[in-house]
Amino acid sequence: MKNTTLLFVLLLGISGLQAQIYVDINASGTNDGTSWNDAYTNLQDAINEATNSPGVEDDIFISEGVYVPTETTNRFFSFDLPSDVNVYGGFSPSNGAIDLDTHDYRTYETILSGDIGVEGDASDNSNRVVKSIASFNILIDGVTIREANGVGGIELYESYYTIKNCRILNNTSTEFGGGINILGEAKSVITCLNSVFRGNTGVKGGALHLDLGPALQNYQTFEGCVFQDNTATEHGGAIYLRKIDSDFFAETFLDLTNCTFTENAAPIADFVYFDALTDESLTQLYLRLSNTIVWNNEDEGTDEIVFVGSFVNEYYANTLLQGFDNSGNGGLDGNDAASNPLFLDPANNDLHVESNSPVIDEGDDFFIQFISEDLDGLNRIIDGDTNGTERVDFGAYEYDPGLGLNDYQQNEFVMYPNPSSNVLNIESRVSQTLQSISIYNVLGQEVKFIEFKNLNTKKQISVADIQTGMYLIEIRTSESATTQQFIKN
Ligand SMILES: [Ca+2]
Ligand SMILES: [Ca+2]
Ligand SMILES: [Ca+2]
Ligand SMILES: [Ca+2]
Repeated sequence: MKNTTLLFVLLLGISGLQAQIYVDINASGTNDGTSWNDAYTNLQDAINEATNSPGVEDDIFISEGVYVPTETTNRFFSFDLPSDVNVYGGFSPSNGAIDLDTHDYRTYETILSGDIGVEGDASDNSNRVVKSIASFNILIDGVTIREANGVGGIELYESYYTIKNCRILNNTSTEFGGGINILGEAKSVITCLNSVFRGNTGVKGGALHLDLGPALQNYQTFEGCVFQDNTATEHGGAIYLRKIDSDFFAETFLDLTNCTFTENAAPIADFVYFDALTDESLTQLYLRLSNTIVWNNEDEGTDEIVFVGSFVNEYYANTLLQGFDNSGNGGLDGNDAASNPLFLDPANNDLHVESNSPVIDEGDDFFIQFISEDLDGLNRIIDGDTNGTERVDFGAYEYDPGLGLNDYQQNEFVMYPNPSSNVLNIESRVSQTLQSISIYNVLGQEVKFIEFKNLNTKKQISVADIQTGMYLIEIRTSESATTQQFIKN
């Protein structure tokens, strides 16, 4: 009894501390994980520390860089995450991106890579990069997971994950799904927000393989995600979901909201393959699409969805699904060529839509549960057709006439993140060298001027020193000058 009390007091004491563990592949201090200076250089050390502190919620902060599960050639090693851990990427201690307010996964990419052994040779890569077994309350935020070969990028057994701001890229599975695998007919739950699945290859599920078991009710949620160029060699170019028979009343929901699916491919079902193993009236499966675009997958609307079993239920609200007419449910007629969402530049992975896209302001804000930003980190609900009413679009990106994505295309500049509190990246898309920029406030006063000495097509500037608010940024090159709106937050 006394020991139990002591343990409780100890745990209370520990959880009262900031359970923050730092990882920086370039750290040179004492490497005990206590600060950026003394950060672990090896992510496994941080995971071990989190594993050895049960009951304490640990935050693991990982600097930009590439982290592999092992320095050996053992393909069975992975980053095995325990319960109660938050893994954050996108930090850069040398650039001042040191906490959750300043981390920026778009600029400072934290990559968990399965490319062990011979670099660039996938045949000797880690079977999976991240794994959890019977683990709960896990968050991965702002991390890229790539180059697994064998099982797939992430493998979960009876685990509860939230994944946000992540990029799941170029993972391969020779048995299941390329990107994320929920395996073992177990009660796993995944909530995945504002993330990208691209270039993954699997057998059943190019991006996702969900093998779910008995659970009274479970929701597998994907909101604000892009699924592009994923391939399955058998079923489900993007998603494969299998639900085993159940002896009791059970409902499984696959909710896809504000997602964009394109260029996914499989011999059977380019978009999603839904398998309710046998007909069991007490087990119901639900596929619910809202504010979502499914367009230009392999067979262009003729091989999108395959259901096996009778007790599957479909709901399509405010959705563009190629080959299906959803105009009666607030959606678009996916048989009509005029419903083409007009992606800006899909060949270069740019799935923003053009200013005359039919998906602008066609969504229903009601369906958004978790996200307040789109995949760019910009406002999720914007009046895109300038009729005075703010309304969400279909797909993972919100069209903003104020920021003029088409202007970006015409002017050939991109600026991100926007809004930003710390740094702003400016990039020329046509290789014009940047000469200078001026930042003007709403009164037209110049608050900042930077002349670039080293002329380059890509620059990062600090905006930490200007007040919050709306600004105009004039970008000058030797050939042109253009003005963009910018919000400092
Ligand atoms: Ca390799
Ligand atoms: Ca196909
Ligand atoms: Ca809108
Ligand atoms: Ca509107």
